[in-house]
Amino acid sequence: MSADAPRYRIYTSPAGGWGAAAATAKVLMEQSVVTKGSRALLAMNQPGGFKCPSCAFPDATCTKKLEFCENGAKALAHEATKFRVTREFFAEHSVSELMGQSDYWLEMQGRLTEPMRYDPASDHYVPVSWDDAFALIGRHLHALDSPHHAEFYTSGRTANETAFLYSIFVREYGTNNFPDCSNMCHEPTSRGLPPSIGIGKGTVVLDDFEHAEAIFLIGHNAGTNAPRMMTPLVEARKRGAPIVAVNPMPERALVRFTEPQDIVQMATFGSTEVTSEFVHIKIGGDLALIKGMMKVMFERDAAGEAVFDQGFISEHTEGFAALRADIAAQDWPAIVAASGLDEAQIRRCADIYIRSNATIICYGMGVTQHQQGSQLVQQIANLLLLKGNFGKPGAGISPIRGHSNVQGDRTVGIDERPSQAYLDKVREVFGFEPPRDHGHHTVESIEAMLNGSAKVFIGLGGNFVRAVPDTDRSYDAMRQLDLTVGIATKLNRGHLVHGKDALILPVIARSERIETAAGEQFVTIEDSMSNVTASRGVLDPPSEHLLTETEIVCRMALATLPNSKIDWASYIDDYSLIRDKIAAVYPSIYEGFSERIKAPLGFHLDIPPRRRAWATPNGKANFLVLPGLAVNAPVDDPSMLRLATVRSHDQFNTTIYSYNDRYRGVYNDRMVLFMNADDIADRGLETGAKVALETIIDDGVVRRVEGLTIIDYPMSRGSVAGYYPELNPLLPLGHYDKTSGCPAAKAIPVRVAPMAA
Ligand SMILES: Nc1nc2c(c(=O)[nH]1)N[C@H]1C(S)=C(S)[C@@H](COP(=O)(O)OP(=O)(O)OC[C@H]3O[C@@H](n4cnc5c(=O)[nH]c(N)nc54)[C@H](O)[C@@H]3O)O[C@H]1N2
Ligand SMILES: Nc1nc2c(c(=O)[nH]1)N[C@H]1C(S)=C(S)[C@@H](COP(=O)(O)OP(=O)(O)OC[C@H]3O[C@@H](n4cnc5c(=O)[nH]c(N)nc54)[C@H](O)[C@@H]3O)O[C@H]1N2
Ligand SMILES: [Mo]
Repeated sequence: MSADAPRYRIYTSPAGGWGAAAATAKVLMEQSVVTKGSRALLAMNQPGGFKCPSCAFPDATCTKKLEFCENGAKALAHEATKFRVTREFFAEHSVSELMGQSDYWLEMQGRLTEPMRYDPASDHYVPVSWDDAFALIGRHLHALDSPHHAEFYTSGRTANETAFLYSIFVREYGTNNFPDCSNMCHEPTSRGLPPSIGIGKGTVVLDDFEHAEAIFLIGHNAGTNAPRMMTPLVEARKRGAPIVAVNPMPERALVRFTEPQDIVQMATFGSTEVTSEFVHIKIGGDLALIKGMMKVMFERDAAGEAVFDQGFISEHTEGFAALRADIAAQDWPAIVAASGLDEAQIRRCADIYIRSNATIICYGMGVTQHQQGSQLVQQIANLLLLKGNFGKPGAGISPIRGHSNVQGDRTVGIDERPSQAYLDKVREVFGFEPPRDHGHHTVESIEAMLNGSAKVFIGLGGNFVRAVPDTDRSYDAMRQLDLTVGIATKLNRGHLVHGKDALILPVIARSERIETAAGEQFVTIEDSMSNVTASRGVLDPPSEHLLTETEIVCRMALATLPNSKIDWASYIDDYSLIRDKIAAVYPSIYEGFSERIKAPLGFHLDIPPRRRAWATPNGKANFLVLPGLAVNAPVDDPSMLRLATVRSHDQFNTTIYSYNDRYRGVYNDRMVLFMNADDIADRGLETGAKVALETIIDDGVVRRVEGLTIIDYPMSRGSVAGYYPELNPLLPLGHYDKTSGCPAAKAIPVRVAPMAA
């Protein structure tokens, strides 16, 4: 086997541990930032330092130790990299030539250093001055017949201050077209939970993990995507709390984990068994599992056992009788078939849940990215409500958000369906009349590009074309636009799949110092548990030509809205003025923002269910019914497999750090298909075979990905997995949750096909 041939071997070591320590050192070396990177890591997630640019998991409130993980170190090393993309780089490579390079190669070229404009005559990006770049944006936005013909994307790394100003700029311009990464991620939480518990956010704080008597982890891969979460999980396990993991893939870190920050465990090569119960669910089988658990509860209640928190149910909820009727309508054979589990295991899960007086349920993309992801989230809330698991220590619902500030961006106005009360506040505080109609979410924005109504796309961070469904159609959509703008730290595919005019606007990153005429500035971030903290970069920006994201937003506004009522220039220098406006628009949660943010650990935004207060129309928490057991439309094809597109251990969304996925034992390859041995045998295939995958859908579009290598992997039957974004061409644009707009990226109906000759 040659050195770079793909290799698969089962990873038998515990996750974390020395493997993680070695990976941290390696990535700092690869990016040539051992000294600089190590120094920056000491300031990461510490008071006075900056927030990790990777995931949204909160930091421990005691600051006795380092608060970073292997994957946070990768994010930092790639941001602090010594490599640079310069004007000479763009002079050397045409856009067509760059299109032929991999996402990994593009990422490895390093940080962008100056603004660039696409030159169609030469097919190269050429330097442009900042003034000319903003003037171009202003001209294009002015030229549109309607402000609704522009799409304003946000990715969740953007800080509160920038996101807030951006939302005001776009609304003053006249549209609510705010496609954002949350639309592809935890939108089922943001839309599903408000009718249920009155707020579209999680209700637990980190301390609750110390008091939980049971923890359920549904459809989330913590060891890779929120590694700092392993600390509270390992601690809960050590004190004997049962942990139930529900996943079609037996993720390594859910099985055994060595805490890299536990000196004794590291020195003794010890590890902790993380889950006490691994539930090998079928893709999309979670609804049946949850209903099965509720069925056990109703059965035991009927037999006279006190399984429900009756006091809580009668005082705080509505809809109990309807839920009981729905659960009674599900029978065991159907529950077993839909979940792929045996009844005994569902009964064990129910028993763990019933015995626990305080339960936390955490969940991720394995729950949200289904056609009825929002309703599935509501069923999780139902299960918690039955035992009064809100508003008491150690209990609650805990969506594990993705991007470090994706929750914050939504809180401060990145919302395509804003409430009328919020819009009234904007009018009162800023003195203009904001648009009242709903705008586009991500899928709708692509539909608008495809039907020709959208003309301009501005991307505040992120890598839109690579993250969205239906890659080929989405590329076509972007290429029809008059202008595409990528506000970014790194070169990515989104800059190469561009409109007739195109700009790349490079920015100062999270870990870097922001110096303005008013002195050093900091930004703020809201984590997955609603803690708002300050983030102050410590490194020097990689080039003197970069601007802050905030300045870019203000100067877009100045170029676009000459008659604006807002003093945009003032916000470029003094971020406390922005925070004052946030406080004015959101007094109930952000009152006194500028003062409260001075606390070293920041402050917590009010989450009413923690007080057993319910901001729903009826003032109660509501049991909501989703009939049946399926969260995805049935597909009548016996060859069908459900495909989940997942992240490897060495990527951050569309950013590929390497071709390895250590915990799953995959090396030098991302074009793989994880498949159960019996599903492989049934098709007369064998591990190592190269195949194509085809989407099963009858909309007349052929969606195929060639050249996937089959890996015999302990997947649940009928469930296969492969990597995002490589498999996004298989995800149809219309295959999404209609309540939230979230693409069903974990439930693509596919069949295996022979490779094209
Ligand atoms: N290092 C790193 N950290 C990250 C990211 C990253 O790419 N890299 N991305 C960030 C972002 S934006 C997000 S949203 C989060 C994502 O974090 P996760 O939610 O962990 O994301 P995924 O890897 O997409 O998938 C999660 C898990 O869902 C399981 N799954 C698939 N289908 C089903 C199902 O039907 N039921 C159940 N129960 N499970 C299922 C998969 O096997 C996988 O283990 O992580 C954030 N943090
Ligand atoms: N099939 C499938 N598709 C998915 C998913 C899936 O599980 N399966 N997951 C979905 C999810 S959960 C999400 S959140 C989306 C992610 O979608 P996005 O958020 O759009 O994608 P990222 O890959 O996180 O964006 C990476 C780019 O952000 C830029 N960037 C990095 N840091 C900064 C910064 O500080 N400022 C600015 N301005 N730019 C910066 C860099 O240029 C980098 O190339 O993808 C979604 N798509
Ligand atoms: Mo995400």
